[in-house]
Amino acid sequence: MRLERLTLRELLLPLKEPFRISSGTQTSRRILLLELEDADGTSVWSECVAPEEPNYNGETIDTARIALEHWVAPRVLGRWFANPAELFPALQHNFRGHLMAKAAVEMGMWALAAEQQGVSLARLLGGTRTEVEVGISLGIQASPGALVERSRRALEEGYRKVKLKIEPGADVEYVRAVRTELGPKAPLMADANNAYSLEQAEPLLQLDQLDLIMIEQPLAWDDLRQHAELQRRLRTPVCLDESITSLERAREMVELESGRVINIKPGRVGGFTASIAIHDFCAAQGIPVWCGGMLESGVGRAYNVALASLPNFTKPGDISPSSRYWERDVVSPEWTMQKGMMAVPKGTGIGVEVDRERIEKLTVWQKRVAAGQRGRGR
Ligand code: OSB
Ligand code: MG
Repeated sequence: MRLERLTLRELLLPLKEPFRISSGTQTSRRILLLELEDADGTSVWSECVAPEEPNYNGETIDTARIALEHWVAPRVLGRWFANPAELFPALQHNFRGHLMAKAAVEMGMWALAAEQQGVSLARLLGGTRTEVEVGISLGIQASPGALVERSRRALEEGYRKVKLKIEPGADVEYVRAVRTELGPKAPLMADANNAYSLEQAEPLLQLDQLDLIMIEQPLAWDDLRQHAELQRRLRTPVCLDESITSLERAREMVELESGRVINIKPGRVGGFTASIAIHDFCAAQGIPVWCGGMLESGVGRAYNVALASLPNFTKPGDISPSSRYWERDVVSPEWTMQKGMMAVPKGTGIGVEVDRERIEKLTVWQKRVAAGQRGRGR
């Protein structure tokens, strides 16, 4: 396979409801879409999930744009790859970081291979599920009562897991209210996005009494050691998100016992090759994984759904339907949920069509890079 042209474009999509997490609030999403074309005119869309602010892993949509244009694209355009598994090593060689930028092209190349072979992306990745379990990630609300009502609605809609964002001051009282009002069986978890420290772990020890499925990334975004110390004090499983940036980090998590579950976001680890390696390693270790989200448009969601169809994705993902985020998505059909499940598309490639006309209308800027054009750093 050979990538001939790459088009980057940014869209702005307003979120239906503000999404507040401990590290910041979003009311709309700047979305970076990529279009990848081979020499035969086969083309696919992919999405770079980097957020607007450097409050997740250090990348942003603007750093990703630079990385894609100057370093990722020149390494891939015009070069022959026997299969998409060759992309990740080629992108990692003497090229540190920028994993979300790399992932956008790496995953696009998997979709391109799926198109070329006439199979679904899920099938190419080794997916075995025909549908995946759906969870919802709820932002921090104005009051415990507001969180109870939002959570109640989510359970009524059929979500199989409700993830409550927490931060100091909006934690024990909030989560306890939800547990009390919605009952002992409600499938609840919490995600702190690094808002706590070992020294101020008291709220986490109290959350430990609330029968949460897991507590996600309570401590520093790049930490494993202190999470191990915390996990020793908690019966609730710690789930790592930010800290797991590679297979090596997943191995260290198991060695140090820093956590018992991994949230895999393919963008965070550099794409599908690394995601599958982490998935396979965790399966062998008896560590459950589930697919996280980064408020993707319907394009990025297609990639998450395909990944979540692998066998060891045994907990509901943060893969909510289009209507949870947007008045109208950029793909058709939109992503929908039936009884808390989302169907894995069977069609060729990512399995949804991109509404090109709508995307043109929403585009803020675009840039086309072709084989033969040289970037920097090559
Ligand atoms: O920590 O999982 C997170 C969104 C942005 C940054 C970090 C996180 C999230 C989510 C969103 O939880 C989940 C979704 O896409 O629905
Ligand atoms: Mg998280």
